[in-house]
Amino acid sequence: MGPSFKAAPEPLPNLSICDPSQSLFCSKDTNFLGQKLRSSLTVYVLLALSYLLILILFAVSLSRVSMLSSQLNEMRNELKRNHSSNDFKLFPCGPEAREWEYFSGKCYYFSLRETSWQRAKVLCEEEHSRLAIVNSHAQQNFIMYRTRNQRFWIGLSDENSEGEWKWIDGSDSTTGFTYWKEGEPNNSGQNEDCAHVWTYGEWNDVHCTYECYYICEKPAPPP
Ligand code: MAN
Ligand code: CA
Repeated sequence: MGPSFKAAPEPLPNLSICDPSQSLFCSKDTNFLGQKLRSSLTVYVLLALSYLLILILFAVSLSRVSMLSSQLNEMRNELKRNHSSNDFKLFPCGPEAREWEYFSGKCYYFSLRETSWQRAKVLCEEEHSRLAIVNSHAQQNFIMYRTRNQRFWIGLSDENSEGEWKWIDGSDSTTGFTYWKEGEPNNSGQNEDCAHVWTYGEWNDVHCTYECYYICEKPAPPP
């Protein structure tokens, strides 16, 4: 028997997918780096996915919020509409003009200050109204009840032509409704050209510089 020849042990197969004989950059270290990179990539992908999910959720909630807020706005407007129509039922002359009182399609203001007829005329005009014209029993009753025997100017005078009583809109009073106190108009002292309501709401002529309360009227605003 010759010297026994022991076959050299087979080299262990290279288990690494990285073959150092094939690549300069292949080593145990780079293999580790590759694995690390792959796991980091997974983390990045997962992160990107979560960002995307967050973005989608954000967009969805944003659209829900804007939908809800527009519904809320609609409800608020509806409430406002209901309120304002209720306000108009309670205050037909307008909720912002509660000192004006409604009667039969018109709004009346009974002043709290006394002044001359001319000044009263201007003050009514400044409020887009005019001194009251009384041409029906119903209107006279309303005014009479409200003035409670106090003197209030109405829009009636004969300052242009003595004895020709005209309403402030130019209409003739002598042919229409009148409510003069008995014995009036008497042009006492030859100087009484302006009319006011007095006790029981009856009319009297006095001098126009006399100072008393006044009544303005204007059409009621559309509901
Ligand atoms: C006062 C004035 C007059 C009125 C008489 C009535 O003098 O108010 O306008 O006619 O009273 O007695
Ligand atoms: Ca008089």
